Amino acid sequence: MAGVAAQLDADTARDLLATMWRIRHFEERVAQLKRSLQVHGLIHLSIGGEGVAAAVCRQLRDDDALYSGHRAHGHAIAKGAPLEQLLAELMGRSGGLCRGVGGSMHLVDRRHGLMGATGVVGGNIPLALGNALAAHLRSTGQVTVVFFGDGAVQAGHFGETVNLAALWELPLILVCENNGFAEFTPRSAHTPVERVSDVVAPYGFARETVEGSDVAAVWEAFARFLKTARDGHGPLLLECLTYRRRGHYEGDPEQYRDPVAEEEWSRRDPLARFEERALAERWLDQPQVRQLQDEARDAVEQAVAFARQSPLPEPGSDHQLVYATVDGER
Ligand SMILES: Cc1ncc(C[n+]2csc(CCOP(=O)(O)OP(=O)(O)O)c2C)c(N)n1
Ligand SMILES: [Mg+2]
Repeated sequence: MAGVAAQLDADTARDLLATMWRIRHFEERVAQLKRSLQVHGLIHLSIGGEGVAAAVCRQLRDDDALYSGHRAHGHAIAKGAPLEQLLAELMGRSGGLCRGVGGSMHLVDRRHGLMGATGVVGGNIPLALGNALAAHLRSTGQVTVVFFGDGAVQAGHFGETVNLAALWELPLILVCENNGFAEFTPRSAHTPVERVSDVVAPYGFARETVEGSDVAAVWEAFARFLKTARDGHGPLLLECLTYRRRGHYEGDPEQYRDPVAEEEWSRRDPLARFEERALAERWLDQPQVRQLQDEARDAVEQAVAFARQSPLPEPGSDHQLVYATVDGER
């Protein structure tokens, strides 16, 4: 996104809300398509966490690098991946971002700086470190952002990455979406450290914990961090406290769900909260909000139409794409 405002204004608010509605409608549609077996593979939705994707990614340039994990749709959409190609990828069609052979957890869109999503929890973190080192050595001014969950922090290479990034002062922003769960395991059952931002305390770099459903708070904190990283200093860690409104994966029986927490978090929905703020600040009025919702819904339906008419990959073509997806210019 070019010409990003440090302070929220009407244009930024419109863009953030549009992005969040695109993610929400896209993922609700994906849930339906998964139930009717038109979307394939394991699907992890980010409904309830759209504000973090929007507030972080909309501040980045196309040439800033983004690494995502298994819950990647929102990040891809906010970074600029076309809905058509994204949905075609989830539906295994040749018009998909990775020609239909990657699926939900293997999204790449180099034109928009989406360097890859991965199903290997935490596997993206050292990859982002390598990219940040390359940017530093080449003095490109490029910032690298990596999204990961609270569960990924327990992977050994999180510690290795943080150590080297801090030692070499790399322009890397670590964004943890802490939803309090790793699959079905609450955070308190796998670590005594409540806040991820405290895990990196000894390294001495800037770290902050914000309420992920408060889009303005995420925007403001990330804007400060981005400026520091853009000036060539880093690393930095932003922890966003979120809640996933859906199961860990589509089809999860969700027997571990706490109905009290569910009710509390439904009141903290990032879309409802930000809409309320945008109306109160007079950044937008009610008809404009409705228009954004309608436009998002239409864009998703267009993506469905595109993906449905896109042919399946040619049988036997998959082995030709093992390296081409990474090095090619798609
Ligand atoms: C290396 C590795 N270990 C285990 C898994 C199985 N797994 C998939 S998602 C997940 C939980 C990840 O939790 P978190 O990082 O907090 O992300 P969230 O799903 O909460 O967004 C696990 C353990 C995996 N995919 N990769
Ligand atoms: Mg988690």
